[in-house]
Amino acid sequence: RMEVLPLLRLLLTTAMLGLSQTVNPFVAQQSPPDPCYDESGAPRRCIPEFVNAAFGKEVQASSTCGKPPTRHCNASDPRRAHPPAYLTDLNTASNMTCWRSETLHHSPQNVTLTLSLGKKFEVVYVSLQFCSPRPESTAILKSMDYGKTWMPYQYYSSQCRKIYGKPSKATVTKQNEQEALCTDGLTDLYPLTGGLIAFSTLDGRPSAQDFDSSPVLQDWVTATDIRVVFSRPHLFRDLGSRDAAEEEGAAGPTPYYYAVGELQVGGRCKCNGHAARCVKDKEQKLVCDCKHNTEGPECDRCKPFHYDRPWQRASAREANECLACNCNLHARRCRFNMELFKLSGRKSGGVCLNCRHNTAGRHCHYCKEGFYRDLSKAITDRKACKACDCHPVGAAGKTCNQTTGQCPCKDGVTGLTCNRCAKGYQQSRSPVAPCIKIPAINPTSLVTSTEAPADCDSYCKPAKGNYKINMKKYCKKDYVVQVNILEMETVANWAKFTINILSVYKCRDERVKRGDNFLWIHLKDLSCKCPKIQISKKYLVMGISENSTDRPGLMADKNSLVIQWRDAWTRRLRKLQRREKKGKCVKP
Ligand SMILES: [Ca+2]
Repeated sequence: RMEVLPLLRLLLTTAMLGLSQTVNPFVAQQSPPDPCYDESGAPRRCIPEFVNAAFGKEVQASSTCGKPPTRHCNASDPRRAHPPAYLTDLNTASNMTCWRSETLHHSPQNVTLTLSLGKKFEVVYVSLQFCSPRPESTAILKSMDYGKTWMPYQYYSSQCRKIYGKPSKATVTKQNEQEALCTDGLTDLYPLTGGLIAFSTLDGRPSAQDFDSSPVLQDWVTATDIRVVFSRPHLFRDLGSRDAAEEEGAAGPTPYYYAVGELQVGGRCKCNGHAARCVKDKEQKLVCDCKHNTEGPECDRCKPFHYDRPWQRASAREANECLACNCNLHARRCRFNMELFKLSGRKSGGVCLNCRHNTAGRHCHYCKEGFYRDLSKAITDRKACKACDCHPVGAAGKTCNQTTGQCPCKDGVTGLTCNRCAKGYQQSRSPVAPCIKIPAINPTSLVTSTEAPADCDSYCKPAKGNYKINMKKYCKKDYVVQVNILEMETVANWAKFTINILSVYKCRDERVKRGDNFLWIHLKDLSCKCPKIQISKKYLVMGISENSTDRPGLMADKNSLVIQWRDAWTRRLRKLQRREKKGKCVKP
């Protein structure tokens, strides 16, 4: 039991040294390196120094002697007063100043000492040094909410079960680390003066070795107020005959009092690893000097705009500093979104609010509707987003592509702002269709102008002049039709002509019937003018069938016969048709 004393002396010394340092005004002026950051400026855990949190603080005592004055105590005479202030004053070894209760005549009669620490502390020990004999039963309580609610911290009694309903020998397991224990140690009557009660909050609690990762114990050591309740005194007349005293109970009034020379609460200002010291704020309230983008009396939340990940206590390994939202300098506020945080692999959950400078998005990282990205400027630039400049007539809307700035153009209109007609279109007076198709285009010249192969001469011989239509040619082909060319469009490398089949003179394929159909010619063939075709003209087309699902209709190539129609051919073609039906095409 006495081994505790040297330890406490050491702690006391530490506490005093620490305390004198915060009082010294010159230390602060020197601005020493910030312990919350390492040499490279990276955040690291920092904790306020270990202090006697009770030192100099006011203690409320439920009973104090000297009012009215007695032989030993006079509240109005400083030399003979024993006020509660003596519990937390600076003691010297030669002169121990003691608080003293009134002289009490009944037992049990609770006497309480209540100490408000002014903020949350992480308490390592609570100790009392007595000027009277130690009480027979004492309870230490703590509050975490500035005295609204209290919970037991530790009991001392020679009769734990009877006085506090607790076993006197109990061990703490991982399951009940927040449970107050009762011990019959430190309850002895002797020494009659100078006796000690010292409660170490973490002593014997399994997770104490791993305090960093034990929220239960972090909670257990946290206190804003400490209360000591002296429940029962030793009765001098019972010395050596305790059992008899129990039987008699409180029948015999034996005057007694409690006197304590020092109440200590050893611990650290609770700042969750985000402050190296506690300071007084404007209202003289003790608060943490928060770093790592945290704030609050215990650095228990993230500063505004630092909500990219949830607040966390710092550990020895990780500073867990609060991170600023990434808003590309376009927002001043943001909020945290847990879903996004989880989706990002627990990296980033900040969502910017009220993106300015015409930006939008979670990080204000793209341009809002009606604006597009000026790629010559960084996204963080105030002018990164330019207003869409869509032509009032040519564009189908005012909203351009947010990345490219391309406005939605009406049919036949082109350009970033839809300010000109597309190729093959010409300006009209209609605001509904400002550009209309140029009629009667010569597809051959169109194709030639866009694609001009140099090797046409070796590729094919353009059809020139008249063609003789004989039986031999007629028999070789799969189909022979008279068509009217209506219009043309290009599909990939093909010219797709819409045609009207006027007459069918031969067909091996049932698809070839009179009426609208398509005629496909490869652009390469067309550009070499084999065959040569013009819109709105009639042709005789003799070709080979090719089944293609991509290109339904007829197909003609450089080997097909495509000849401008002459009415004189009708009779001859009918003749060939009749001969074919008689089997003249089949060679024996
Ligand atoms: Ca004292």
